[in-house]
Amino acid sequence: MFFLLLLPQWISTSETIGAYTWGSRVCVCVCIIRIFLGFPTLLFSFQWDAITEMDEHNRPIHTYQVCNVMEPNQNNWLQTNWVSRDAAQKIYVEMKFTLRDCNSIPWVLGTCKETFNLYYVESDEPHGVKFKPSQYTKIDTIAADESFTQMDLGDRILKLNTEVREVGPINKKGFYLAFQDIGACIALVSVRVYYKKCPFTVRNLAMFPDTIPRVDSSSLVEVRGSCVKSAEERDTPKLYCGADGDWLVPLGRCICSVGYEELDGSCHACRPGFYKAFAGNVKCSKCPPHSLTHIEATSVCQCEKGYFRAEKDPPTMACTRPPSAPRNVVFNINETALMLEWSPPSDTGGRKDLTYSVVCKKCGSDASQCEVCGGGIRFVPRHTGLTNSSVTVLDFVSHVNYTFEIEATNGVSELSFSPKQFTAITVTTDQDAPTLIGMVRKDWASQNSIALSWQEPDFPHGAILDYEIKYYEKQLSYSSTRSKAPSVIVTGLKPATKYIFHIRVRTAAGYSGYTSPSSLCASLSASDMAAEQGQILVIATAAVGGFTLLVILTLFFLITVPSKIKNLRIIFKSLNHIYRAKIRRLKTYIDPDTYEDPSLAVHEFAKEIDPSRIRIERVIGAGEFGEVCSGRLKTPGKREIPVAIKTLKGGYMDRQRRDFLREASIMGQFDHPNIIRLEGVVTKSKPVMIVVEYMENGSLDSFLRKHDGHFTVIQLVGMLRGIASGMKYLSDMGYVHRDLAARNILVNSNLMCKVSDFGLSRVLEDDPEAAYTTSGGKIPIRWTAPEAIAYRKFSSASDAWSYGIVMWEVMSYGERPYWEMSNQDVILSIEEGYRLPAPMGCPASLHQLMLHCWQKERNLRPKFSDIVSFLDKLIRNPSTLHTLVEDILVMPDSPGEVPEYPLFVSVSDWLDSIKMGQYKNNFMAAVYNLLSLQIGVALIGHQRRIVSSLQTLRLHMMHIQEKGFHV
Ligand code: ACK
Repeated sequence: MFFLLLLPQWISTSETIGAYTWGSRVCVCVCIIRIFLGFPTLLFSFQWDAITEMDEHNRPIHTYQVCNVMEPNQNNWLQTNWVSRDAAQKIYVEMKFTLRDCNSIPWVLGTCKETFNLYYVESDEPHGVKFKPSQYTKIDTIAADESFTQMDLGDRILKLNTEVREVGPINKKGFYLAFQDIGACIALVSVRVYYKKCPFTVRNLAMFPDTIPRVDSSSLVEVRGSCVKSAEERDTPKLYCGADGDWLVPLGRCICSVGYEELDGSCHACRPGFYKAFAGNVKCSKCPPHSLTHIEATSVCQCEKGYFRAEKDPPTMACTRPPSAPRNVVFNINETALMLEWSPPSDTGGRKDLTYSVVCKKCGSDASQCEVCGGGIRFVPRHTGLTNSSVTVLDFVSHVNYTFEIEATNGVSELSFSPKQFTAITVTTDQDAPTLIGMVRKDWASQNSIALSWQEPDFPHGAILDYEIKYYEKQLSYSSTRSKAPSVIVTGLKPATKYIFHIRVRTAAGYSGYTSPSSLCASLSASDMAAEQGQILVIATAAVGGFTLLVILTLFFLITVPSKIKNLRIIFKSLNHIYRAKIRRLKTYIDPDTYEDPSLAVHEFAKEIDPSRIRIERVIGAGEFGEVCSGRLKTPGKREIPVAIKTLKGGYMDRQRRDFLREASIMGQFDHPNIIRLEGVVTKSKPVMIVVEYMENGSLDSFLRKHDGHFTVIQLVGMLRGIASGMKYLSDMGYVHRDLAARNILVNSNLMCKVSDFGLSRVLEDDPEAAYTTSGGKIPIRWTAPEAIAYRKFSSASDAWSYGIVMWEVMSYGERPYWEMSNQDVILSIEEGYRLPAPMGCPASLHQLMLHCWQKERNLRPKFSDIVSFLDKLIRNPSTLHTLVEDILVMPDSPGEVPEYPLFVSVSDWLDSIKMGQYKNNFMAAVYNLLSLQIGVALIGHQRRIVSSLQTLRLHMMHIQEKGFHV
């Protein structure tokens, strides 16, 4: 029989073995080796015909066809040439073929088949023309999803099937593939053989080489990165290579060395005029003021001429210069002391470390004949290193001309060779300073000002130049003003605030001393005074009135109390009732440890069951304290119900019994459909038992692993909603679970999820996931919020973090959070901002909720009530679950960041959000075509496979875009 096959997708035989790269959201690179049938190197073909057709564009297409459906016992083989394994451990074989529907060949009686077999054999080298089917291992029987009929042929409809199979590990250097036909009508159009790898990448300035993933799809390869040129390691840079060729979990980093800055993933030298003094991923900075550099990669800029950097100045500081000379030097002299005062220099040189030094010289009539004063004279506090702009000179000699040179210095004065800048003042010691002024008087005051006057000094010893008035509220800072007359009006004062005033007089001989402090107050205005007096009157009247009322009331009660006391009791009683009703509605959890005798707590919250009512049927698991069994509980007048029975094994200590029963004391306080229900306890006989409702599907993690891909997203969201509702109830009760994880959720036959495993710290002691932390306690690191790991800050917000992890476990069908990364790496990566990526097929809205739960700042995490209402909205509006993370993921700018994507409710929203709204119509048409292909694909597992192929399509598009084609 001869079939004319229309195969427009035939791949040209002129292609040889080649490779190309695909990008992806996490930079997946998939290296593909292609081999094609129809090569002259094909070694063995028995009964398969190499047929070359022309497609509708008149291009040759090559196929291998076989169709011996009329004769029974067919065994037709087609073998590829030897394919080098290259670096691959696991290979993927993608076959495209068409297959004829047996029912559409009416005259064939029972011999026609609709499958063929795929085989392989490993070998270190090609073994010539020999072909022994017995050496081959079967990979799989390949069936067509779609077969064509005679009618399709007539209509020239192509029904091309694509199937992919994995083979591995491959240990030898290469392999052959073989296709066995046992009586089908097939045309093999193309075969692609490829393997996956995590490609060379640069993350956090560290380079990671091409890495081949492990054959075992659940384990990751840890790869250490090496820093790019001009960078140095900060924390050991690491990445994990996942099974699909994805790089995951960037840890550690390199940083650009001094003189280099980061740009597009590498370190570039700072341009002339810029510098970087410290290693780190900061940009080069412009040279600080008064510094420059003419070369690249500068770590410290050089100071301009005349400017300097002191030894301890950081390279980021501007270059500075010595200060100018102090200004306005004045003196004030009496018989024993000479006080010098000055103003700071106009130019401090750009520094704050200003000090002053004073040099004393005695000069004759000729100013050039000066000599240093010598040891007799004293300076208080000292003559160098003065931080205040004044000094007192003692022990000077009368009738001498002293010249004082006052110099300002700063941290770079020593480095400058330019001559010192100073201001000199000459003082003749026979000139007397004025004496103190007379008494200070307050003439008047308003709300913000005060008028003062005083007597002139008795002995001014010369003409009075002016008066200085210094005043302050607190001694830390003061204001001053001057007046030529012996009076002043000081304005700008705070009302009703005390100020201290000092006044001194100045003559040509200097200042007098200050007057002793006068404490004065700017007074209130007349209207304020009146208002204040009014207030006082009101208060006084109220006090008198209130006191009178109190006396009258007391007398009234003393007389009438016996008759009223009954009514008062009634009022108190009803108040108490209302209060208690309110309390009951806001039921809170009571920690059993607050009971002095914990066995009292058990009986307060749990019913004692007579063991004769319990029938144990079988052991279903092992708990920390003993076996967990399933069985039946009979309650008089009610139907027998299935129960799970936790037992306390014999030979226990008192503490173990207490810990065992603590769980019952806690569980017994709860009453919610999503919290495991306590039926009762057996404590009065042995074995001690806790009896709880039976959950047919056991714990959630193993249940999901057993049923990977079996549920719809809505079913998964329903489970999550149940858990959130249970947790909302617990948090409303004030109970913090601390060990919320899929292993501690139980599932019943209706897929209802219930929170279990209570018992505070004991839970953590029992949990095999719990590890000791540096702060001492045992904590299930992967499920626990950072603040709870770091300083045991457990709260409903830390439970919300754990809830996010449970969401991830559910959406990934029981995958281990953070795979097999070490606990230490998990802590580190969380600290660095890494968050678990969305599991395959996870709606974007759910991953966003997870990220929300994993916010570092615990107050920003959602409350369980928010989570429940969010999930309710999703359930009510399932179209919001159609947008998958892989459809919309935007690569973060810098590695390690959580990828960002907006929350979309529809494809058209999505297109709008990326400003591509004009393609809505084309896109909807394409989606319609795609969906029509998916009719009947109900299983999540199959959907996930389709989604991943859609992702591949997206990667192809990215590849096309990279190559510069326009979409
Ligand atoms: O994953 P599983 O089947 O579910 O194995 C464990 C085992 O007992 C030890 O804890 C199962 N288990 C615990 N409580 C219940 C329950 N109330 N109903 C059914 N199975 C339970 C759990």
